Amino acid sequence: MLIASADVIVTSPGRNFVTLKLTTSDGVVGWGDATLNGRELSVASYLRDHLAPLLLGRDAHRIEDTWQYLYRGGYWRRGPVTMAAIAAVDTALWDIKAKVAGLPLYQLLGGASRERCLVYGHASGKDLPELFDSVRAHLAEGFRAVRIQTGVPGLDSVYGVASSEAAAVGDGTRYDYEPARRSPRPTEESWDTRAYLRHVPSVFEAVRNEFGPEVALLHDAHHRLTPVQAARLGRSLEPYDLFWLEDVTPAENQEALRLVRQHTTTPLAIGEVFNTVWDYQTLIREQLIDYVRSPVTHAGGITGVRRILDYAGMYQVKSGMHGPTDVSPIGLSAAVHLGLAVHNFGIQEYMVHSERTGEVFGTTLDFSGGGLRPSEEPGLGVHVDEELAARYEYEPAYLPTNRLLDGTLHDW
Ligand code: CS2
Ligand code: MG
Repeated sequence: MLIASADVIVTSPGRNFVTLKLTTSDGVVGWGDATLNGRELSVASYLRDHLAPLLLGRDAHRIEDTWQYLYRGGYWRRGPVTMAAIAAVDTALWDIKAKVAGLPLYQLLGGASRERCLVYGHASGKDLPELFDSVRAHLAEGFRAVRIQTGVPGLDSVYGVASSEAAAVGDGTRYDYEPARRSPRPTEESWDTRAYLRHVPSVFEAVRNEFGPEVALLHDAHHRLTPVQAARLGRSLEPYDLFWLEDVTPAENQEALRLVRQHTTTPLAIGEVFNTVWDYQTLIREQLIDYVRSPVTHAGGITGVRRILDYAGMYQVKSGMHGPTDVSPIGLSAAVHLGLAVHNFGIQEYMVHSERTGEVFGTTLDFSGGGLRPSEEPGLGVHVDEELAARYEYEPAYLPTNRLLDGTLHDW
């Protein structure tokens, strides 16, 4: 069974997505997600101009050899663009193999290790009343874990909080929060770490008082703190028993987490911007984190992320795969199939795509009991409306940049 065609689809139903469609000589189609928020065209070109010609005529069943061929054969290794492109090829080949086997993908990965994958949603609000409404809406929808993000007094807009009611969806308690705004240049936000550190503990105290001790609460510091500030935040949140505190400090310097770990028992999640196991080597080996965040879409596909999770499992580190709306429903479905099968599953991010996105990318995931489960349909269980996809042209969109109040550029 050979790869007969490799088509790259860039579509923008509400936000930009990059999708790879592989079709075999027998007519079997496999889908892969290669969406890299704000750099979509780089991955589309990597796939279309450099990988697609190499795939034609290859045996579609040789997934591992193709992964190694694209990883080692490209000479230039690692990085978000390369590993997103390889991820799309890998995911599409696994989709094909499972379809040919007549099995849902998770069955080829060892079968189910649990009934469903616990998920967390994005509760947010510029103030406590708005945040509480959002938490209530998520709990009413059946979420048992929610991420808590709010505004910070004195700052106009903050990561993770829909900046305007225009982003409100449905009854206004859910926001289609898309950080990559459509514009030829990134928007700019401002940041005040001291105001943030003063404010966040009071938010979690209020949420715990309002919603009790049971609901799993998560928070994303989004790479903005120094190690000692991260240590202070982790310690200040210990009374509120977080499920995890995410991206507390930029972790290219993996050793920075040693200082944080010494000062707090708040569980730590890192790695949505990491794309190979090498990015985690110290973090995992020294147990400096509790969850790895790389999604199938950004870390070399099923093959790449399963390798990371196997290494993490040796050190009791679990999965916490990134699942924002800028990972497509194809990437989410692949993550849920992998998450159902691996032993060291932790939690799956489930930001919930917009209806428009769902019209282009149909999935067969079931959300109930606070978790997601794939269907028994062979393969990934995803369906792409190519005709509808073609109607949504790419629009330039960039993630914001961020500056401290004195104008210094800071992590967004
Ligand atoms: C965030 C992401 O979901 C998360 O944890 O860090 O929403 C992130 O901001 C976006 O994926 C960036 O494109
Ligand atoms: Mg994050």
